[in-house]
Amino acid sequence: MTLPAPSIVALAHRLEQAELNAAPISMLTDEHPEIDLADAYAIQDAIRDAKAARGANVRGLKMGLTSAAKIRQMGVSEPIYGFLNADHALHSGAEISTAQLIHPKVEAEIGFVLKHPLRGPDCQIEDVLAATAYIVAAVEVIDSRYQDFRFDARSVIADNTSAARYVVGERHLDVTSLDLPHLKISLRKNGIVAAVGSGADVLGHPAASVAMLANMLGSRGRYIPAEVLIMTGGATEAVPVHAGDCITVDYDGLGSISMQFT
Ligand code: 0L1
Ligand code: MG
Repeated sequence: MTLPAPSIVALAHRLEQAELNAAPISMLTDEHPEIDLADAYAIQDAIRDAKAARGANVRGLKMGLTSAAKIRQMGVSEPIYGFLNADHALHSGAEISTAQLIHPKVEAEIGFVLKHPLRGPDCQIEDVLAATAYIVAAVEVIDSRYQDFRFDARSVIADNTSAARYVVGERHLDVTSLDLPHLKISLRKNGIVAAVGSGADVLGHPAASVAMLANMLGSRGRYIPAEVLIMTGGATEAVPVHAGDCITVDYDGLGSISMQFT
């Protein structure tokens, strides 16, 4: 860690105000090039604590930068993680106001909910599948608080990995019936296919993303609790959306999710 505690709290406040006012800021490392990964996660934690103090509790966890292309592009050695707030959860068919967002994008994901906690190190795909209560189709709305979606890995970790909203579909309890790596996903914007992907686009297998999260948390003395939603990372590229756009995502064997941006 390089930053003193008051700076961590001040930078968390700056980022959260940017989110709440939908007013972008320049990336934190422009002003504080000394920020390291531990500082970045400490700023993210301070945002989570500030939200919890106002009654906006954590409902889940998310992995970001899980595609090989994004990892290369950002120059990171591993994916990153963040949290999902209960008051940002939406159901299929939701209307999402762009007035509360800066420059939203949508990406299709696969979500897991566990029946018992998972703790790293050495967590593997098989451990995740054995611990899974159900799987859901999910769409993440990401919205960087940084001008022009421009950031480096440390800045985006501090910004809670651009988490903004998430839309969740129906529960699928029969996990073993799903061929998750080969599960195809198609995202349409206003009826036209804008992005396609598959479960394998998430670290080769979306359960590998959950295992990696357990291992990353384990290295910080944390774990994945039971019954929280885990968003495993984009299986499609992130597609920009504007007021008036209708997004529909079809998942082989997991149904569909739609949302209308207003
Ligand atoms: O959920 C994600 O993969 C986003 C990670 C942060 C990078 C971005 O905003 O594109
Ligand atoms: Mg995501």
